Amino acid sequence: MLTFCSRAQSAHAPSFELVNGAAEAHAETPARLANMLAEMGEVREPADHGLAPIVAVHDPDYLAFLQSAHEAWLGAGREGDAIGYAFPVRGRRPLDLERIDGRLGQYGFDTVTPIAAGTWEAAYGAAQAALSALDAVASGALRQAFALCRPPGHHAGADYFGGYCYLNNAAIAARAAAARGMGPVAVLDVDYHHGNGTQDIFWEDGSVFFASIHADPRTDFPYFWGHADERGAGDGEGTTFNQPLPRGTGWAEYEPALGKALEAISRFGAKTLIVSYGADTFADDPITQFALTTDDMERVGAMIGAAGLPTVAVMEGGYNVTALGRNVAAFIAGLEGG
Ligand code: SP5
Ligand code: ZN
Repeated sequence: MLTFCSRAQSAHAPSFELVNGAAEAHAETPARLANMLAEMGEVREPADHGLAPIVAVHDPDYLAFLQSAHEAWLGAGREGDAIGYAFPVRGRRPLDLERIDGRLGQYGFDTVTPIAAGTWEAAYGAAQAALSALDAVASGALRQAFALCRPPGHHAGADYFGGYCYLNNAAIAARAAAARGMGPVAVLDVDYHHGNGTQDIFWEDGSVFFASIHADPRTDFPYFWGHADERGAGDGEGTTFNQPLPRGTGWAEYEPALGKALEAISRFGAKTLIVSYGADTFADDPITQFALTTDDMERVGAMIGAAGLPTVAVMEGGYNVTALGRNVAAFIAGLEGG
């Protein structure tokens, strides 16, 4: 499969995350990328599409913050990665805050998503990889392409970061596909975690369908989104489809859920499919609780491939670093064969 990845994506190397009351080694490491690259064939450097397709999804003030946050952190006399500690209850009025700590809370929603020295460059490179994968499919020359995005994107909203995500690569590709006349567009999210950022971005947008299969947010991150009754609003009423599944879910329960998501996408009449693929549904993932095998990853890919749609798959999570490349390769093999 034609695969894109930017050299800049390794520049993001957060040193720790604040989780469960402690500083732990960060799960979203450059080693993930190295392990995946080792299992891929030829991987191409993406073209630079500039900021315009990113601004089509993310607010300019948020992008300005992301680009300057680490410098502001150092300017405040700090060392290492920038992490906020105070967060507004959402819905409070917009404020023009001055200090980096307030601004980190204003744009972030957790303490596991540090902004490090190379974060902007890496996130920008990952978004470009998604856009180059879309180019390949848009030309009609190929039915499928893969963007080896890292950092991942599906937890990032129009004006916020979190869940290891800064720029929403899937949403950027989806909106660019719609702008190129490839709609109706559907985003299918099969990461273990709910794709809250993608959901928020298209919440009131009836032109992009969002379907997600994920761990029940009553027990799992991101907690505040992804519940079964969330269906979109306004023009987007009914174009968001959530299927939370319990911890311990294996293929027997996962397969019918994926079938339902694909049926909903077909009923919507999608002409282009963007897949947020996470390998963190793997049984031996260190931070999650589903029970899919490497062979199941191939089955997930095959079911999606059998939909027969022009498809761009972008990488999201997956934290078993030694099995990650094998799981991604299995998913891609399934997608190509399906
Ligand atoms: C894209 C994606 O899969 N983001 C997932 C973010 C979930 N983070 C919350 C759980 C943090 C657990 N961290 C364990 C650290 C081990 N050193
Ligand atoms: Zn995940």
